[in-house]
Amino acid sequence: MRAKQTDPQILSPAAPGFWRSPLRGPWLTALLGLVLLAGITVLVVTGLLSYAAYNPDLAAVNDKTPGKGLLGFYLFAWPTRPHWLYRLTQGVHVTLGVVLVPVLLAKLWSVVPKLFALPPIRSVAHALERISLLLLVGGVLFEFATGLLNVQLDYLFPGSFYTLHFYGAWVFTAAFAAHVALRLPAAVRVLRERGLRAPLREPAVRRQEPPTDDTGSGLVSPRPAPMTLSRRGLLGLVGGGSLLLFAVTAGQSTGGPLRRLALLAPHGGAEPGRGPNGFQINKTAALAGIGSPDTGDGWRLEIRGPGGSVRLTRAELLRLPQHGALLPIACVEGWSTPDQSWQGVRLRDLAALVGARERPPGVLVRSLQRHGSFRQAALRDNQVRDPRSLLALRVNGADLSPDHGYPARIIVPAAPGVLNTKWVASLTFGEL
Ligand code: HEM
Ligand SMILES: Nc1nc2c(c(=O)[nH]1)N[C@H]1C(S)=C(S)[C@@H](COP(=O)(O)O)O[C@H]1N2
Ligand SMILES: [Mo]
Repeated sequence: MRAKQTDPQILSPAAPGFWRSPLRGPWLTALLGLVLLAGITVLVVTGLLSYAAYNPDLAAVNDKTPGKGLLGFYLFAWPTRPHWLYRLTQGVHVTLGVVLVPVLLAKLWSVVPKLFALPPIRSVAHALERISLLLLVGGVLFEFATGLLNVQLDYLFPGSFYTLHFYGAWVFTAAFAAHVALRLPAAVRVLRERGLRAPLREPAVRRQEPPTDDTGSGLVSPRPAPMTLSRRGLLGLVGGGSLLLFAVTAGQSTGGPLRRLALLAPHGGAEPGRGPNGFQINKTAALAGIGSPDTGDGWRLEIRGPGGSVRLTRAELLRLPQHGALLPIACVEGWSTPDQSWQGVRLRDLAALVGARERPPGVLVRSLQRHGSFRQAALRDNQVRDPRSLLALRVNGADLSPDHGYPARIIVPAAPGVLNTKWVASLTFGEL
């Protein structure tokens, strides 16, 4: 007891002897690392696609990321087909992000002795490595924290997580790329040498002396504790955790029988109930401050364009040619609805009413809503031109419900839900 208390080998987390799990070692770290490499690469790509899908370069109203500057170098016109594109990319981003949490925690656990290693800095090269590790570990924790808060807290803090998550993604991605370049060769070598299965089948190490498989990694404990869990058991725990998270998350994007299991899905807004308007509601009319005085008989849609402006009642809109489109709502928070059958007036037909018949331009959409986020959104010309882009008046054969945007809302194929403005007050076609 006495010896233990005075032995720095045991007391300080910086001492190699402090960390005693016999499971740590280069093989485990390499395996978890490769799983994360695949998963995080998909997260980076789908995340950057999500940013492009906002049309952030189009008008100040869409983007809440001030001074993104060079970071927007890759932006492109987000396509309108396939119509489930954003439903897929953002469903993957959020579901995969949630599912990777146990893998990430296990990976961090597997390298924790290295994070505490002393002295913290031995040389300039070592200092650079430590800084890159700080950006890597800090960055990944930051991205997961802001991402999960974004999904769970929804719009409690409009805008803030979104901006932080975007800048954080670039910092993290740079550190991640450097880390992969430095460590991938060693990880591949360990897995090649030892195989994927053999280390799982090895009998539990019961000896209390240091194992012989350390390749100077500093991961293997010099004084391992007796084994309480096999490697197979640990990986089973991690995989089982991921599987469970998948089961309670994926349904918010896939629909079908999994939807009822989607316990982690945001339940904000209201219970959508049954019937034609019985699909997920993001922000209710009451929350948005929209009441019947605004949306009753006095409501007019204001349309402006290069050839002038017109004001139309809902009855007049219903007398224009009506078209249908089967499209989902796919929220940036990852949840989505199956395709709904929308009916209304094509955006390009409305553009034609105000002098933009040939090559209709983009449009700025404003809502009746006076406070909060998503009151307005800019759509690109390719979105206005798509024949399935509608000012929707009805859904699944019934009038829109107040919560889904009555008297009129936007619906655009393949776009993030946030661009589908509800309770539309005006459309301005032209320069954005
Ligand atoms: C290393 C990991 C990650 C990277 C590099 C990454 C990257 C990105 C990027 C670049 C965007 C677009 C910009 C933005 O909307 O802020 C984005 C959006 C988003 N990400 Fe991630 N992400 C990661 C992990 C996660 C995780 C773990 C979750 C949650 C499970 C998550 C949830 C979201 C959400 C909800 C959005 C949409 C935010 C919004 O538009 O309001 N992300 N991500
Ligand atoms: N005016 C207004 N339009 C809005 C929103 C909003 O808060 N206000 N939320 C947007 C978001 S983020 C989504 S995901 C969709 C959700 O549409 P739904 O509630 O009909 O499912 O509406 C979009 N249109
Ligand atoms: Mo959304």
